[in-house]
Amino acid sequence: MDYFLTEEQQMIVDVARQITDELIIPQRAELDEKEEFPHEILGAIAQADLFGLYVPEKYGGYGGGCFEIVLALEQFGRGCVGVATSYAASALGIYPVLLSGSEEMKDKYLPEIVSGTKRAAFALTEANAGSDASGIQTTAVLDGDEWVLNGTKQWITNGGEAQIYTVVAITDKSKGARGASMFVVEDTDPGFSYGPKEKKLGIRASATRELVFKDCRIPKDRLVGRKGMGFIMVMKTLDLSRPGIAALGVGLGQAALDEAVVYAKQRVQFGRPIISFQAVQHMLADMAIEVEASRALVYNAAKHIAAHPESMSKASSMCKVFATDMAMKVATDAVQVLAGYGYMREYPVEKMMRDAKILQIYEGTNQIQRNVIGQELNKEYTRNS
Ligand code: COS
Repeated sequence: MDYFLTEEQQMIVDVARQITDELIIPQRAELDEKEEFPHEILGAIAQADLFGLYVPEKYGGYGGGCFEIVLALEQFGRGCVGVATSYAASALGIYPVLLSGSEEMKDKYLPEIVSGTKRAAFALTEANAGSDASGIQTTAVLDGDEWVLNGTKQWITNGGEAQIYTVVAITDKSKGARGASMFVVEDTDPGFSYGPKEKKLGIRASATRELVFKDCRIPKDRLVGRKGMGFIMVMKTLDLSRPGIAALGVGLGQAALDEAVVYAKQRVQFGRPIISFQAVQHMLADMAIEVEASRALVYNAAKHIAAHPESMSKASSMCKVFATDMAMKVATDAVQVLAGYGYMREYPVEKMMRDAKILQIYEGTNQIQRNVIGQELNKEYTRNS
């Protein structure tokens, strides 16, 4: 379907598609097998100027927003969600600076992200704070001109591969959600170290590690925005970022559909290609409808968010749920269409099925997204009644 992209938006799609076809797809099986971080591919993405899509021009970026990064992520997700996650996590990690950082902080960090010389990561999750994000226990205490951080963050995407970390820590335990603050920690800061790389079911090209802060001292001015606003920043950051995860779902769903159709056309059983059987046709038709419906919702949600940053939550959570549940279903159906071959590593659909699962979990489980949507509906209908 035609989404009437501008010439510039079409160019983003074309460049991201070329990187996906020429670099990501040929390497994805090996990166997955070896659990290898995609340094070379991220370098190519940087060279193609795609790291600054959402960054204002005055910091060297392209000056786009949520929709532009969604377009790139859909293409990268079509190739490999592991590689795409490594790219997306850098945006997630720098969004707090973009949304709430001082001018000095933006001048320092955004150009490094745009050029691809540095990557970012977002550190919220802890062993006892997953869905319950306000349950974090990492602390930050002001000591003279420095903040001192103590605690451990878990399952941090780009952990060990990023140089800039936005870290949420408690600065006043008595204030609940208003007692958390956001900080920038650099990889070279004293008292900061990593746990070993996690072994995962899918997205194995991406790096996931613990971050350990043991009397980690950082300068006072690394506080992002105001003290006590950390949890609100987390919520806004995730609102802005979740359409990107939805876009990965669209890309993965499209890739799984493509594989299933190509296979069904050439696989002959009972003397004819299996695509001629209605049972298979109906599966493919449903997959195609679901991918296209997801794309339409994700594009619209991303455009809404770019135009109305004051009301991101519902659109963001709706597209995240819909497109990632779709990705899981479509990838599972693609494995079913390829059947025995689909289950083998020789074909890419088993990896797509493994990769799809995380989309329903990270950046807020799809159950949490439904809570957010429900709460937003409650507020809307209270306002309108
Ligand atoms: N934008 C701005 N502010 C928001 C917000 C949003 N989207 N959502 C909540 N807030 C504010 C609330 O208004 C409230 O502010 P006040 O202190 O002024 O009242 C504060 O944040 C706390 O909100 P709430 O009480 O709703 O927080 P809960 O502890 O109930 O948590 C959920 C809400 C479950 C939605 C939140 O914890 C969440 O998103 N969890 C999932 C975390 C996640 O995605 N983890 C993945 C790891 S990152 S890869």
